[in-house]
Amino acid sequence: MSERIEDIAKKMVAPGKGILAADESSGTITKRFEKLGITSTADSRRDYREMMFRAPAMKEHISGVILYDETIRQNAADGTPLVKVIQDAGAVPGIKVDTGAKDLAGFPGEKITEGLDGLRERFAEYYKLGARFAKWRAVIDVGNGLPTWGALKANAHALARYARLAQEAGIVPIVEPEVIMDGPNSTHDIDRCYEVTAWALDTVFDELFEQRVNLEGIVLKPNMVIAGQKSPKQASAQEVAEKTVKVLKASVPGAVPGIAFLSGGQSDEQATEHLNLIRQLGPLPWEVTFSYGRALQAAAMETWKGKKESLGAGQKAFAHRAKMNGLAALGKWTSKAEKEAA
Ligand code: 5MM
Repeated sequence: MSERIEDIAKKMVAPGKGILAADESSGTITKRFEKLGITSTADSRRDYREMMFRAPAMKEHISGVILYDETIRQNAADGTPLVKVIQDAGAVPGIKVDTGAKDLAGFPGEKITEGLDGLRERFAEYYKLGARFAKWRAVIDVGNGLPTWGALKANAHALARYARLAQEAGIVPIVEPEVIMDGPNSTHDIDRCYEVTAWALDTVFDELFEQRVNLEGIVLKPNMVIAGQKSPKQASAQEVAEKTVKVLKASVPGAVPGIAFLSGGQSDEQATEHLNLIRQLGPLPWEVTFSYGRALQAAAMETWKGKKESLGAGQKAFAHRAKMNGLAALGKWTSKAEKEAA
């Protein structure tokens, strides 16, 4: 019997565990590899991801893995499908289904996420391949009169259409409206981020309602409320946590089972500390955890650097970050734990 989406969503936000966002498109991972002098081929991308999926830390701290189309079809070096490696580690395999953020016609400087055409058929195939959740990311830039209502509404509508199609296929949609902190403008302060995040979340939940999305069968993946990277006015970690919780409490219905944050360009330790402080502001109406890409993988990739002999060290670096974030998701991270385990 197929699992209910409500139960899959709960599993994705199980206490002390979080989601590994390993869904970089080939272009993005190639850029990251090249910075470290790693040659990007289908095999090297597979080896890198297999290193993480086989790390013992997966069982303890990772509830789900977001894959890219290439990866969900790949086998490990010994021929085992990567999807099975993930399932054997007790995690849920997921798939990024958007086809990227493109320039929105008529809205200079703003993007629209594409990928709705043929999505029902793609979901049917991804389900057969083992995916039980999906991800779609909308990109919302701040600054110089941005975002506009037209762009915000178009992105929220697309997110809702995607989410409803996912649920129809028995797949939990991760709904990711990202107010970016590292865009071309990014000089905004934390209060402007708060305003835009509130506006974006309210618009997204209106659209989810209109498209008849079952809120108990989604996971929300929002940004934290944080100043832009180029802002001269950076907020304290406590302020980030407080404003993040405030906006989420005001805009996210309690029916949503869980919130899994993106890291968005924060340093590894910042992303962990912020999550920890957010958790400590409980009790909260939903589970909160991480769905980090960069902040969970950066150290592992840098340690591995494409070398076979560094696989074990890469897994250790990944285990460390996964453990620190697992502790943060319980509100039990300390900078002492960070140093001791390093
Ligand atoms: C892993 O990166 C994802 C984007 O990949 P492409 O730009 O190649 O499509 C991204 O959506 C990611 O899943 C989320 O933004 C979270 O990652 P961060 O690094 O912000 O935690």
